[in-house]
Amino acid sequence: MTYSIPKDFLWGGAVAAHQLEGAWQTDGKGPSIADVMTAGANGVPRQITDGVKPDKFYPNHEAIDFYHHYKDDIKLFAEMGFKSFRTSIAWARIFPQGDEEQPNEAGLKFYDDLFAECHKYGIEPIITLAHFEIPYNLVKKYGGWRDRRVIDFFIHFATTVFKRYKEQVKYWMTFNEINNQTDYKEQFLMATDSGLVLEPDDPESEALMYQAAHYELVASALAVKIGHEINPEFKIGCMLNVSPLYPATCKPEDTFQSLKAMQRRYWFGDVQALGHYPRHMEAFFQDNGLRSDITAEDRVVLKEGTVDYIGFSYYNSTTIAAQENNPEFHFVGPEAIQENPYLTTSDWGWPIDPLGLRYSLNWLADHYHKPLMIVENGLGAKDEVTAEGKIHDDYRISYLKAHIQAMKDAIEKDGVSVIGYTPWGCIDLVSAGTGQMSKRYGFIYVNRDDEGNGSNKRLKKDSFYWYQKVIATNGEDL
Ligand code: P53
Repeated sequence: MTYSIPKDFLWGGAVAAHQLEGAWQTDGKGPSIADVMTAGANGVPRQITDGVKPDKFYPNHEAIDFYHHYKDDIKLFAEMGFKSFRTSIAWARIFPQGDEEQPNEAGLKFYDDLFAECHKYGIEPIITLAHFEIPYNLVKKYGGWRDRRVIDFFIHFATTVFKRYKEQVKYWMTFNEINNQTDYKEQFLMATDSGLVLEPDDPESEALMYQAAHYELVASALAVKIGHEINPEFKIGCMLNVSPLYPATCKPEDTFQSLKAMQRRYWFGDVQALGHYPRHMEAFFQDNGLRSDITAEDRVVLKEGTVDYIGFSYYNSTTIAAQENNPEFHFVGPEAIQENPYLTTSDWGWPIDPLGLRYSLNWLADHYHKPLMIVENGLGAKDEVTAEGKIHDDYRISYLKAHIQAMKDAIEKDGVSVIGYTPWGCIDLVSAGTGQMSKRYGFIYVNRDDEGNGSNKRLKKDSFYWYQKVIATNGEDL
């Protein structure tokens, strides 16, 4: 056992189909929930419209047109030395309506070609099955994941792609940031995670969230089981959004609130990694009359389908305080969030906390005793292109440098097992939260603005050369 970054470490980058592919109706693709989301702005939420409206702008429809640029883009990833590339399969390319029997061959073919292109350069694809892109028909016809039948549709999709890409893809994840919906009053998070389109004050939203999440967890566990039958070499992970919740002060109530909030936000990981609901959740359901449809068969499936590794995103920590009107320390939303005076923030108000990544790695290792993969991390920032076509993104380099150092500390000093690091939006793409292009994460700049204008030309930022060096030295030279 060595306490250093492994030789075969999966350095790479991460994206999601709906945020970069574009070509939303090409080769038979059906619309997904992402295709009915308008562009928001910093602090302005995206709207979810009832179908596609002709007078609205939907940034994901064209995105950065990766669908037609993927060969050149993967060549650039290879030039940076990527060992891995995390993307998702757009469910609605394979099953345009979500509930049909026969898959769309043209959609399957696109991913054959994409994965072949990765392997040409020795890049290992890491594939998310559901990344905020449930077919829109499943939202309209079944109400999204509130309906148990969606498990079958998802499993049909998962089985189809597991079989098709059995030889091309080894690393999979089931549901992206499955725990975002903890914030059940946030329309966007409910829609993206579960295809639940609700009014913010819907009195049923909490119950619906627990029901939808349960069906997703069952679907996730079934997918793990089936995937391992199709290819025992598959490594199938979960994917959690990890933002450790710090207490605002050492007041016992704040500290206890932060602990309860951690339980409420991360129990999804317990189910996926350990195979059962933690007792605190069972007690919470009972205490609050939340009676989901959870069968004895479901519980067996959950036990049999535990994940091989823990994939997670880390952008920031969150600091919260106890609320006087909440004596039982139930889940608290944005109202409980406090400014952390020890941290600076990004232009979008996200705290910057590299030590929080080391904290998260330790916490996950302690809870789940499974290998960890950091499948998203990064800084969304505005970039300027100089007259010479350069992008001097030293702010991004310093964010990533500090976070990679924190990961190294966790590996070397804390003995945490980490198998990969795929920073988010390795090429600029459409922001999930805001729909903006100007919230950029990439090593590669894409000429496109928030209104959808631009040449789509790609440019290498300073961080491109920096990350190339990081990978070449296996993280030695930051
Ligand atoms: P954007 C909310 C909170 C944390 C991460 O986010 C989130 C979200 C949803 O916006 O999403 C993840 O683009 C997600 C990616 C997303 C990325 O973080 O809002 O897995 O799809 O783009 C960054 O800046």
